[in-house]
Amino acid sequence: MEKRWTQDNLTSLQSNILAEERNHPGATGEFSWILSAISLATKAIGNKVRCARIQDVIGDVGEKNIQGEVQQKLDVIANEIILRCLGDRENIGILASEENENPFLLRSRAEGGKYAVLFDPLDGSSNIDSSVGVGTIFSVLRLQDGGSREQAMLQPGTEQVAAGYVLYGSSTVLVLTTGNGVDMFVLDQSIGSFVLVSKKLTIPHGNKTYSINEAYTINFSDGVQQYLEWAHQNEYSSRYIGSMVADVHRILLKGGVFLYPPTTINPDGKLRLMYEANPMAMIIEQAGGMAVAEGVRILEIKPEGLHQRTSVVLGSSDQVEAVLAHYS
Ligand code: FDP
Repeated sequence: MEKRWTQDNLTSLQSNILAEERNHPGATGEFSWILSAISLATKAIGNKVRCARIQDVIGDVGEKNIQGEVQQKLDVIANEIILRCLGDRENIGILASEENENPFLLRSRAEGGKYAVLFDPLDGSSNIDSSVGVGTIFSVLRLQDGGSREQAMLQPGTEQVAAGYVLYGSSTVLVLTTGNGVDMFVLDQSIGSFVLVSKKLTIPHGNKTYSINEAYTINFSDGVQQYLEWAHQNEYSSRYIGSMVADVHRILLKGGVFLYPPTTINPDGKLRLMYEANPMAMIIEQAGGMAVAEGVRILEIKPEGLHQRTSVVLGSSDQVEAVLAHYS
């Protein structure tokens, strides 16, 4: 090969997906069309996040979402951006947001609506005011024939065809799985593209770090309390950002375990199965880790409602097993 004059990373999200599709003879390219909309939306959201206090995007809007949580302006802005960017992609039949009670039914299967995209537009939004990392989480399902369209979405996480998140942190990072390992991209602001920085990420083992809101300890089950006591006696360290995307991203890269167990206020757990737990569980499993809820594999939970909550224990398999060893 001739001498190269540039060392720039030029493998974009788009070119990586197209290359992967070439390995699947039946691929139609439709899927890359969805991911390009997600890429566009998250660049626009990231731009708004980075304009906090410069533009009027901070503070709450004085209304509660379907989860009963006070909506932040950036929650509403991020939701709107995703709905606008994904809404006109012809192969998306349904868009479902953690922020909206009902999903948006865009196209029937007969009209070409093959996929449902579920998303948490801005996770960790209670951290926005203090410039702590927040993120967007997404999950893609193939819509099944028959039944109501909402019913068609109530599939276990094992059926996800893709899942990912974008972390708006010190850099903007996109982590994606299409069921064939986990790839990581970083937004190169200078060219406006997510470029591939790691392929087939594997979650490290042996990191004695847990991530949990320990202030709720007296509300946790005996098993979780015993685990925490055991961890205190065994030289564990604690890291809790309070933004699931940021906490999970750290664990994906460095290992450890993230827990959000049932509490008195949230007896079923706080996190949403379809919008948060399932996509994160798919990523963690694809990277060689484990994701469970009260001893059950999260991806096998049969959802009963779109906004269903679940408890979560996920991370390196050795660290998840150390937690499970304390459940009776
Ligand atoms: P937030 O309420 O700030 O949006 O599910 C939302 C979430 O953040 C997660 O990102 C985070 O892990 C968790 O809730 C934090 O909950 P606690 O404040 O109860 O620890």
